[in-house]
Amino acid sequence: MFDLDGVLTDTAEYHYQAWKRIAEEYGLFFDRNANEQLKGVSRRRSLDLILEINQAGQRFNEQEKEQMVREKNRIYRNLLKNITDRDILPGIQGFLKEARERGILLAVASASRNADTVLNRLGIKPVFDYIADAGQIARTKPDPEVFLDCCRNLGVLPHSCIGFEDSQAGIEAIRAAGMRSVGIRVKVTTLAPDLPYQGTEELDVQQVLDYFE
Ligand code: G16
Ligand code: MG
Repeated sequence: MFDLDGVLTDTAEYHYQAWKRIAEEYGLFFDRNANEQLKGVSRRRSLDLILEINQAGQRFNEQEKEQMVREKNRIYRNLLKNITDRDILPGIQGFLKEARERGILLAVASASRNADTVLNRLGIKPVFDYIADAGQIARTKPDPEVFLDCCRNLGVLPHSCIGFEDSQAGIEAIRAAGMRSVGIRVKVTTLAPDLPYQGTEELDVQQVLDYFE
């Protein structure tokens, strides 16, 4: 089960550009360092974090916050038009192909409501047996819900699954689901991945299977 942003592709830069435009428009501070905290976090939670950093939670009412989130998504979706299969992270295509040839089920467990659009633009949607719909997931990572949703829909038990994640919240979610975790350049603050890699180009199907055997 694969996280999208940071594992299959890197949309973090586009999320950053979209939030930066919103921050400028509303007179809020936002930089790349702050953007790190938004990785793997839902859209609305991202806004709340930006407001927290600015101690501006009270400055906007609910309607304004919804407007900001809507605007951010419009800008982000416009930027997504730039994405092509060249944006698939190195090694991923070969890794997915080999896993599939070995009969391993593949799923996407992303917090993004735009996951379908991104996967279509990358051209890798057909590779997956199931793509979780973030719009149907009530609790985001570090809650295990999205991973358990994948298990249910694939008809498999969590202990026979491996999750691939780049965020700390994602690694916690995988552990809470009772699955094994592979980390891609995770900035560990609480829980280390079972099997850490420094980049997607290092991924090797046989190595991952041997490790969790
Ligand atoms: C991704 C990004 C997050 C983003 C979230 C929601 O998570 O890492 O920064 O806030 O999706 O995206 P959207 O606004 O498209 O619904 P993931 O789980 O793919 O790493
Ligand atoms: Mg991620």
